[in-house]
Amino acid sequence: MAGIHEGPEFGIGDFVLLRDVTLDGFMENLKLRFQKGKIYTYIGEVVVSVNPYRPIDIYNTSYVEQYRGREIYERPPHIFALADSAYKNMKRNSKDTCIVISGESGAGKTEASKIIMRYIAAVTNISGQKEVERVKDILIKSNVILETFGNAKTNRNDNSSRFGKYMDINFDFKGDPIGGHINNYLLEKSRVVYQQEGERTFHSFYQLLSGGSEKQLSDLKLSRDCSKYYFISQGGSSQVPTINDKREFKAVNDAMKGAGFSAEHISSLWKIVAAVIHLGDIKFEADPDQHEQVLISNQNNLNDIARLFSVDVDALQKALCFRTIAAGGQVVEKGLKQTEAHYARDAFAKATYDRMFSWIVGRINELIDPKISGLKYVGKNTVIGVLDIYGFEIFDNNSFEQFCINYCNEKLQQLFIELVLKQEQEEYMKEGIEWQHVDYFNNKVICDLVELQHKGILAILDEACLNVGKVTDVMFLQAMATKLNKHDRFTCRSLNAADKTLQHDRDFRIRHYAGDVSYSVIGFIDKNKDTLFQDFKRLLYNSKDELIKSMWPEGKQSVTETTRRPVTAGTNFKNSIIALVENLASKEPHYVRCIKPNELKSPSVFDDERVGHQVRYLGLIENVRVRRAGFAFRMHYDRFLRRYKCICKKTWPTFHGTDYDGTICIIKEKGFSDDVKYGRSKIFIRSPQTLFALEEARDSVIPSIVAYLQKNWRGGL
Ligand code: AOV
Ligand code: MG
Repeated sequence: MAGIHEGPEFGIGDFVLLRDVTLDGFMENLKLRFQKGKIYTYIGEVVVSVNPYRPIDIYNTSYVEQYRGREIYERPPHIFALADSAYKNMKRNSKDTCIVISGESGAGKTEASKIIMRYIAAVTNISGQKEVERVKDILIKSNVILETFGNAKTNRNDNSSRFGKYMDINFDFKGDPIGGHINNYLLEKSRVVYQQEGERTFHSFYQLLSGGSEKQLSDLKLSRDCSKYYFISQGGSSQVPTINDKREFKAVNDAMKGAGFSAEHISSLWKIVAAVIHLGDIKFEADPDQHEQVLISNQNNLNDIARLFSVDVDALQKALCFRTIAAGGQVVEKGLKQTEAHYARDAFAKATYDRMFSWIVGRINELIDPKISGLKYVGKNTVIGVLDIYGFEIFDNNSFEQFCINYCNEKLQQLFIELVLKQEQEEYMKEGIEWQHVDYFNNKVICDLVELQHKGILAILDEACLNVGKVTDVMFLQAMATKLNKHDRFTCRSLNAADKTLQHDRDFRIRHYAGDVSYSVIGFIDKNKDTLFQDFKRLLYNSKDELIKSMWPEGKQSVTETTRRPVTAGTNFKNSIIALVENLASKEPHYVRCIKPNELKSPSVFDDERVGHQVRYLGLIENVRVRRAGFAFRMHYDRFLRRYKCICKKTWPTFHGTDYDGTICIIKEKGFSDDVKYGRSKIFIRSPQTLFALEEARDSVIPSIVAYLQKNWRGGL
């Protein structure tokens, strides 16, 4: 069993083998293993991973060789074993699999996803096909590229993913990667214009300033000093000890080039980054002639931005200071007031960065599109999906972004509950297998609180957004207070005046599965509406830079053309997460549950309280209980007989009884009766060892069967 290879001083490698399944017993084992440098432990086939916060030399090629092609129980617990299992299952059963990595911010999800991808790259393409190598290379490089543009230092994690990522890797019938596809989810674009104390905006900005050559920076009209630029210096922490921006700048440029981005495209991307920096320093002043209108006071900046965007400077100025409206067949230019102009500028900067990020994802997808890669589709194609999304987070100030991120984590927890705790138990009931029910907290109520049609928070928010200009954030809060007053997971000041933890009457609180979070409603309506004036779209559509132009296809619309009201940001996110969860549920899932050992990023501290909290909310104890009482494998009788009839004299080569009777024959002859139960339509096998023994028996008779078939075939001629 897992763990015996490591020696008893390292604790137990699979929580299923714990003597007492209690929180204390679980914690003791997890802590012992963490202290001994054993960061991975199983719950059956689920991998629990504790962030070591230090490099550990357990991912080199000698480790790859130890896990390659092995069964999960043969070697000490390792994330390689899970990657191998996902890969093997996909190949064996020709079925799509996925790996869902969850855990709070800083728990190690992104690192885990990269380790998995590197493992898959290491064990595939033995024959060294050039095109497969190219695909693998881009898959690995895409991590570097997306982290530069989509990750940032937060107060929880120095390299925090600020977007969600789901990557499908496509395999051919031989099991070699022939392409892939990335879906990205809601980039936290508000970070472009605002950062909390101690945080940074996306890495790309600092990398450019630290790593760009003198010539490049002078072309972009930038200096190395971040503190000069408003958009990137608000957090007051542009230098991070764990980050080498200069080195990363070189790495990302090499990665883009190596992946197949053209030199012109790379240059345009940095121009956009630079233009966004300059946009932050555009200053508006009241027009002395036109009272309710603004002028731009720093003309130099304006010229630089126009040049970087390859647009006409007057057109840029106009887009920043006016809004064109079509009213009653007439086109009117309306001057913006100071606050409106600031708002429009910020929206423009955010949208520009966001579009650029999506373009980058799209470009990577083009480069790894299995249809256009030179590799031919032969036989059945299968995929492994790897999900690495932003983890649950609580900051001093939590806004719309945290609300979306935490909702997404609720949905993933819900998927885990559905597949691992609920369906598992329901299946035993359905199949008539005797079963002691394991109780668990089902977070569906919280998912419903957010997403329910008409009644959920997102629906109430959308309703508020429909009333143009009339509804304020505070009115939205009041609407929630009225409609959700009976929900025990929701509260706000007007519902509970005595609650002093709610700082002021702009806050509402959700009791999430992973903890209580107070959100400030300020900005919810704007962020949900996500308005960007048409003028900016038209402006960049008219850019002479083909890349920039291509990011704004809707800019070709004329002013008088009416547009449908776009789907709000919240609803859009909800829909994409629901689709994601459906997609994951359709594949065979593998889970990595990441745990953050402490808040200090320390390799030596195991904070019992914080870890205990995570173990509880992730439902890990319940996971152990279900797993322990349950059966590792199950198979329909017909499939079982078809697969294993060859290992039993009574069933091979032909068996005349029912599938059920045949299955019993095989199990009896092999002496596994004590380890199985017979359900209505399926056989349930308790321990994985039994399945391995069956597989081994099958492997060992296959050569003689091939010989038998050949003989009979010849005989038939
Ligand atoms: P996250 O993806 O779960 O957070 P990361 O994967 O970025 O967290 O991990 C945070 C940091 O922990 C990394 O930058 C590493 O320094 C360290 N770390 C994590 N896993 C390992 C490992 N296996 N070996 C060594 N160091 C590790 V967030 O993206 O914030 O939710 O949105
Ligand atoms: Mg991450």
